[in-house]
Amino acid sequence: MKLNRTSPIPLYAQIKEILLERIQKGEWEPGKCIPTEAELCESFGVSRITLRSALGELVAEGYLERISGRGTFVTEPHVNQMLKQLTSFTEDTERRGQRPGGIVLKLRTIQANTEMAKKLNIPEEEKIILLRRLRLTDNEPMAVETAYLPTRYFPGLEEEELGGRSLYQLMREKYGLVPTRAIQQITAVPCPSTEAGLLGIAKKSPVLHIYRTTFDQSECVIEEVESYYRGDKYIFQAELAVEH
Ligand code: 16G
Repeated sequence: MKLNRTSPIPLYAQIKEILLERIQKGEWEPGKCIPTEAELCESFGVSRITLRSALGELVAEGYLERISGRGTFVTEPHVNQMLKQLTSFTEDTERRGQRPGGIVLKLRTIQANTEMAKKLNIPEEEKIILLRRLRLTDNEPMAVETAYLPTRYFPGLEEEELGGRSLYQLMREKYGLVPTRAIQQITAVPCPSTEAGLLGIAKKSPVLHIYRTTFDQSECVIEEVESYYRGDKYIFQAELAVEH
C-alpha cells in the first residue's frame, strides 16, 4: 500500500482515503469485518495512533462501526441528510434518485392537551390532527413520524390520502401555507419496541429521535413532529462556519 510520506497530506488522511475507496468500490462489502488494526498497521507501515485516527474518522462519518469484542465492520450505506435547507421526506428521497413511500398508521382528529396547545400556539382543547406515518425509501422502512397539525389551518386534511403523498406539497397547494422555517432537535435514543417493530430493527437499536417545529410564511406554527429515524441508515450533516 503506497503512502506518500513527503506529501503535505497527513498519513492518517491518506489512509482514510484508501480505506474509503475500498468501501465505496465495494471491495469491502457492507456487513463485512475489516482486517485487524495490527494487520492494517503492518500493511501501511504506520503506527497504531495514525491508523486509529483514520479509522476513527470513518467510524464518526458512519462508514465503519466498531463492535466490541468482534472487530470493525463496514456499515450499510447511509443517507446523508444535510441540515441546511427545510425540506420534506419526499423531496429529500426524490433528490437522491430513490422512491419515497409511506404507510398511514393513524390519521385522526384529537383535542390538543396543554403541552401540545402550547407548542402549537393554540388554545387548549382546540382540535388538532394527528398523523402518524411509516416513511419508506425504495420500500424499506426508514422513519416513523408523528405529526400534530392545528385543524384551523388544515380543515379536511383527515380526508386526504397521505400514504404516498407529500404533506408539505399538500400544505402549499391546497392550503397555501408554505413550510418556511423549522427548529429541529435531534437526540440519540434506544428504539422503543413499537417503533422497532415498524422499522424492522432490533428493539433498543440506536435511533435518532427528532422533534421538529415548523413555521409557515406568517411565522405561525403549522406542525409539531416527533420522529424516529433509523440510526443505521441516517447521517445528519451540518456545515459549520466561523462567525464574521
Ligand atoms: C420530514 C420532516 C417532517 C415533515 C415531513 C414532511 C424530519 C426529521 N422530518 O420528514 O417533520 O412532516 O418531512 O414530508 O426531517 P412529506 O412532505 O414528504 O410528507
